[in-house]
Parts: sequence; structure tokens; C-alpha cells
Amino acid sequence: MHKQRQTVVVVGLGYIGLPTASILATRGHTVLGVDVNPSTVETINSGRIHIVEPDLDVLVRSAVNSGNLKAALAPQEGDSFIVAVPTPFFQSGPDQDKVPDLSYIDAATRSIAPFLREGNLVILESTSPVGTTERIADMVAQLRPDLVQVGGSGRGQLSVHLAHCPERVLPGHILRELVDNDRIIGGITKCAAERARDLYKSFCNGGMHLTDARTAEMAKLVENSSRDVNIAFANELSVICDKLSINVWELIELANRHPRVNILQPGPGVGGHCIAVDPWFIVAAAPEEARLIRTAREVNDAKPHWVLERVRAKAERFKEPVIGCLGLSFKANIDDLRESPALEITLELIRSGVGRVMACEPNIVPAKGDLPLYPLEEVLREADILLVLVDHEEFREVDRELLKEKVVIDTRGVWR
Ligand code: SAJ
Repeated sequence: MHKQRQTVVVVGLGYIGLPTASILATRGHTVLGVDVNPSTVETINSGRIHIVEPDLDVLVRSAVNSGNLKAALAPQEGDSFIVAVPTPFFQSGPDQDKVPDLSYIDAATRSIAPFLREGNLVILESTSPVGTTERIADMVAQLRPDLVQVGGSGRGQLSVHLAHCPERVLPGHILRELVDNDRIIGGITKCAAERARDLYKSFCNGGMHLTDARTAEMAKLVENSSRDVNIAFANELSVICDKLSINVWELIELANRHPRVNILQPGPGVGGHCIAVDPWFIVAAAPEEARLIRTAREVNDAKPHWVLERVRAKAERFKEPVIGCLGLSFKANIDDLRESPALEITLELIRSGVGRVMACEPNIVPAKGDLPLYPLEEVLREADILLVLVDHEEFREVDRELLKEKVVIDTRGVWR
């Protein structure tokens, strides 16, 4: 029987690893958080955070103050290990297809391998292509042959338990969703899944759904692909409606009055590290079969270019256009710029010299040398064209009187 209070090593202290490590620590586990970035480690050990997420600062401070959470550059021995590192993609092959980059997972596996003991639990939380948990098992078996037990059948079995438990929290609501969301737990063995479930039960109130590792891996990819396909539908509608002079926001609101219709919201494109990435893992695994999933990605990836064309067309009316870009993050009320279409559009406007660009991002403190950021009031005063790229609260509250003389391109329907 495993211990209720464990020593847990969490590898990767980003948007998933840090909240998970902190909540485990506040539930009485002894947690070592590991990150390759020395400044991240230092920040966390001083009880502060390096990312923006509501209430995370309070949680991390209390976890560090309790003495249960420490950050370090390298792992140590423990009872359980949670891997929460990025899984980006890179372009490869003659068609420049997007294929998953497992180098962070491989590096994390290599870093924990020397510290593994018989009976340990290793959980992969990073969103991963199907087969990654098995790949970790193979790597551990290679790096630590002493952990492979040869059974009666002559086949080797790892004496470390491995499971995939994909994170499913929504940035901006991570702490609530970490506790309330159901979890899918896929074990390489049934025992591994049960062990992982027992650990998650110490902080998660949601249902625990046990399966095998491959199904859990695919479930996570499918969840995000489903959202991507639905957003692509909304984005395609917005382009069609523009052509037909129909207000897409009103249209969607009306269509959604149907009891079985639930259309999502169009935007300038799909950003973030998850929805714009994960569907490619399915496409890479089944390129011939994943036709709808690939097309949805292409529709969403094309949306920033469509927005840029609209801005260029409007800018032509001005001799020296000033373009106010409202929002840079990939979605509302966060600071996360990963795969952000808003940032992509803003940088392209600057690069192509369409006009003078004034970017405003209320969630980011401007650093010297970076893209210059302007206060909202200044942008509202000086810009000829106001391009809404993110539906931040601050923008919703803008006095509509201030927009009267402006050309407005509202990709989020904030001022509809
Ligand atoms: N978006 C739209 N229209 C919409 C909804 C979203 O354009 O109607 C855009 C957003 O602006 C953003 C992108 O899509 O650019 C993604 O945002 P999101 O809020 O849909 O999702 P993420 O990336 O913040 O988090 C997703 C979540 N997955 C699902 O909802 C299925 C979350 O639960 C996952 O944990 C997360 O991906 C992840 O880490 O995989």
C-alpha cells in the first residue's frame, strides 16, 4: 500500500506544473518542483511566480511558506514523478508537415531516470502523441535495466508504474479547474492507473476515469481537436458573413437559440499552446484519414491573414494611418503570448509598414527593447484604425463615444 502523503517530483514549472506542484504541497505532500530555468527556480523559491494566472501567486506563496514546496534545477528521489513539460511541434518533411517535438519529454525522462526506485509512479501530464507513455517506458527500461523484472513468461516488466493523465485546465481558470475537472487516467497497467488516481484524489474533486495510456493520450488530442473544428466553423462563418454583409455575431446569437445548435465565437485566429498544436499530432499520426481536422487547422491558421488584408484595405484610405492593436495575448484576460494570432497580426503590421502601429496589452508590463506598448487611453485618442484582437475586460468597458470618429475592425465582437 502506498503512502497517503508522498514525496512528489514535478518536472516542468509552467502553467500546468506549477499549479499542480503547489496544490499537492498545500494538501500535505512534500513536493520538489524542477525546472531548467534558474530564474524560474529562484522566483518560486522566494514565494513569487513568473506567469500570470489568477490566484496562483497566493497558492504558490502558501505552498512555499508551508515548507512543502521547493524548486530546484535537478530532480531527486521521490515516491511519484509528474512530467509537465511542453510538447511543441516542428515542421518537417517535403510538405513541411507539423510533427510533434518530444525532445522536452525525452529530456525530462532522462533527468528523472537516475532517481527512479522500484515501485515509483511516473505520470505524464504533457499533451502527447499516442504512444508517448509507452515510449517513456521503453526509455526508462533502456536507461535503467535494473528496473526491469523478468516474469514467468520471460518478458521483461518495468517495476516502475507509468500512467498518462492529461491536463485539461483552462488558462485563466486553472486553479478552479484543477480541483473540479474530471480526469482521464490511462495506465500502462491497471495498477499504474489506480496509483495515479489515488494521488490525484488528494486534491481533485472531479470524477476519475481509468483507461489505458493510448486512449488517454488520444482523448486529450480529440478534446482540443473538437474545439478547433468548432472554432473553425465560426471563423469560416465570419468570413462568409463579411462577404454577404451580415453581422456574424447577431447571426450566431440567433442560430444558437436553436436547442441543438451551439456555435462558438469567431476571432482573429486560434492561439495558445494547445488547440493550435494538438490537432497536428492526430494529423501526423493519420495524415490520410484526418481530413476534417487538418482543414480546420488550415481555416484557423488562415484567419490572421484575412484580418491583415482587411486592415490593409482600410489603411489605404489614410495618408499616414495610425493603427491601434488592442490585445496581444492569445485570449482574454491573460498574459500568454504563445501562438497568439493577435501578436502575429501586430508584428506583421509593423513589419510590412502598413502604418504606425500602437499596441496595447494591459496584461503585460512592457520591457525595454520589446515591442513598445501604449496605454489604452493614448491608443483610443491617437489611432485612426482600432483593431480589436483580444476581448480583454478593459476593452469591453471602453466608452463607445470615443469610437465615433474611428475605423473599427472588431475581430472579437467586443463592441458589436
Ligand atoms: N477561441 C475562439 N473562439 C471561441 C473559443 C476560443 O476564437 O469560441 C480561441 C481563443 O481566443 C484562443 C484559442 O481559441 O485563441 C484557444 O482558447 P480556448 O479558451 O478555447 O482554449 P485554451 O487553449 O486556453 O485551453 C484549451 C482547453 N481545451 C478545451 O477547451 C477542449 C483546456 O481545457 C485545455 O486544458 C487546454 O487547451 C490544454 O492545455 O490543452
